[in-house]
Amino acid sequence: MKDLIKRYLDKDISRRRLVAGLAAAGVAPVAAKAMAQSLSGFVTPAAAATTQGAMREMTGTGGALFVQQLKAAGVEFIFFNPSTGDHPIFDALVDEPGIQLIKGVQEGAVAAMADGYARLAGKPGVLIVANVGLPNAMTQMVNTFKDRIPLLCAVAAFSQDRLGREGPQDYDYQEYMMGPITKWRWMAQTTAGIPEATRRALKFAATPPSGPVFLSIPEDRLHATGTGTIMDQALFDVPMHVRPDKADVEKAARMLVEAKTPLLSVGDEITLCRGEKEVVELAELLGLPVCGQGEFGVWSKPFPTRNPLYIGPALKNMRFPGQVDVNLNIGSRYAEIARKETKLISLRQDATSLARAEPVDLGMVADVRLGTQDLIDAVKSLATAARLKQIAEERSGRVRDYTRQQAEMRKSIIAAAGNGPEIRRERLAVELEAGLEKDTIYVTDCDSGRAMDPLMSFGGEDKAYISTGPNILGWAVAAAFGAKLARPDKPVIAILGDGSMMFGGHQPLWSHARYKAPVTTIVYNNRSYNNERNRIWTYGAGTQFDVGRDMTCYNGDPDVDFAKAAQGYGVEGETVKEASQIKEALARAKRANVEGRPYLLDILVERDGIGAATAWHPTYSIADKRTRKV
Ligand SMILES: Cc1ncc(C[n+]2csc(CCOP(=O)(O)OP(=O)(O)O)c2C)c(N)n1
Ligand SMILES: [Mg+2]
Repeated sequence: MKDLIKRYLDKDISRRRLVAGLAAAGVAPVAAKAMAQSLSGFVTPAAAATTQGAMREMTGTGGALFVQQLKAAGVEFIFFNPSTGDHPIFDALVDEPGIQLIKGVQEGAVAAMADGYARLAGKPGVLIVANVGLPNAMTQMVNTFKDRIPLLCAVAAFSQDRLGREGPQDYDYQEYMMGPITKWRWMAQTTAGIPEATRRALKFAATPPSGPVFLSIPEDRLHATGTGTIMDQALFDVPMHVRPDKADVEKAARMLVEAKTPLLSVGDEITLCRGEKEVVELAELLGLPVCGQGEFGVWSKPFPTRNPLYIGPALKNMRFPGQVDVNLNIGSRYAEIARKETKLISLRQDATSLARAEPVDLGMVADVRLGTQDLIDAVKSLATAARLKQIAEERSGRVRDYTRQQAEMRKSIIAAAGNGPEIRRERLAVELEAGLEKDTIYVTDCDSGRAMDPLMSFGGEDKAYISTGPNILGWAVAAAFGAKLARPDKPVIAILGDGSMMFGGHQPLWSHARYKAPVTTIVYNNRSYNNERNRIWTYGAGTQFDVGRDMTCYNGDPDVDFAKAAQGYGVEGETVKEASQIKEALARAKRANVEGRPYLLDILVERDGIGAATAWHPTYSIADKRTRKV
């Protein structure tokens, strides 16, 4: 079959003979025609140059075969940290100007840079790390896996003849170790087969629901020379432009039109399917209150937070709109919550996750953008425009009243925070709203990175919000680098707590400096795991609370100077100690970015919440324990 396609691309045979040949090889006639159709673009005279690259034999090292297949997949960047064994890949890159290497100095940073890139680029990030460094990458790849971000992680494994002998750096079954956090994992079996294994890996990564994949290539297969076939990755695309069942869509539309107190929940699959505009259109068409995108497990904000229909995060007991009779969930894993007297409709991209934990009355699997479009059409066909307008106005009137009250409340919260010298989250939120450009890509880690969220505006024409669902810290500074790489013409900031900064914020600064990434990193520095302590003391309210002792969360001893640390990595930085300094500091950061330089602001914010005043922490001095002063 491969030969047949090659001959067609080389114009040796006609399209009719290709279809006949495919049918003879057992391909169903409809599929054969579709294949011929998808290949036809490569044999038109205008695409003659592409024909060369669509499918070609190549002889080279395993490393060169790997690189050329990546190139045929449109890979522009490889994020890496090297090992001795993977040098054939980097040897091959010496003469390959089409792919830019991006070095990270710790594998967690490498993975999070590739992840941030993939979230913005909408195509797989590719990373290569040492097999011994793989566990470092795994931490961040849990974010990637849970959030369904396409990624290819490759390592050079031990040579075949050394595998499994418990060599000093060998551990058996790396692929198995990656099992629970990847969609697919594989060891390349031959040198000639490396391109095919790479294509398959990228196909699995990119096919919705997307996710990370793992490919190990034994050193000997990377070094050896083989002849393989490089193919355009587009020939393996599975677009998944899936539309929901028509009858289900009509049923859902009717339920939504007839509902008394409907609610629309939104989630990250809208971002993945680029369906933001359609979801706003549906909400406005039906006057639906919209909730979601603030709670645990969420990494983006697809619905504009300042749209008057947006009522905020989903809460257990929603004061507004009260008892919901029909809940439409578009694209959220966490909004599938069974409630008495609520009919739950869930439109989801990921069939494995739909109705996984909670019962769903009407489930629909689709590309959620296309599914929303179908819902819009179905709603419009159910009632006249005038009738729909009437329904929407009646519903949205109540929602608007509620969100107006919320806006007033936000204003009073800000006003009550006052204009004192200490830096409160409310004040920082105001300064960021005023100081950041409207189209900023706002990259955050929990908890402190999100502290200002409720007071700020995201989505639609406003700032784009990118975070992680599972909140594995140490992601944001690296991910912001990846975001800037994907969108060099957008302002990008990383915003995260002191705790998160120390989990993984320093190493990516090295890459910010080396690759001149004009990104501003903002450390919300309360010198503690402040929200952890608040949670422990509030929900736990156990012995630590009783005796007023914070056994685990105080970070202020030693009190890290993040600005100085940044300078050590070649990134300009400054410490902001008073609220009145924030505006100027943001302006300096912006100027540095405009001039092409990364910048860091270490903002000393107040610790808030219960137990915030205490700096008590368990101390211990090894120096004092010595009997010999060495
Ligand atoms: C890699 C990782 N380790 C541990 C945790 C558990 N954890 C959740 S929040 C938090 C503290 C974060 O501190 P900081 O970034 O300073 O934010 P703050 O709590 O002060 O708002 C920790 C340790 C985590 N989420 N990720
Ligand atoms: Mg903190």
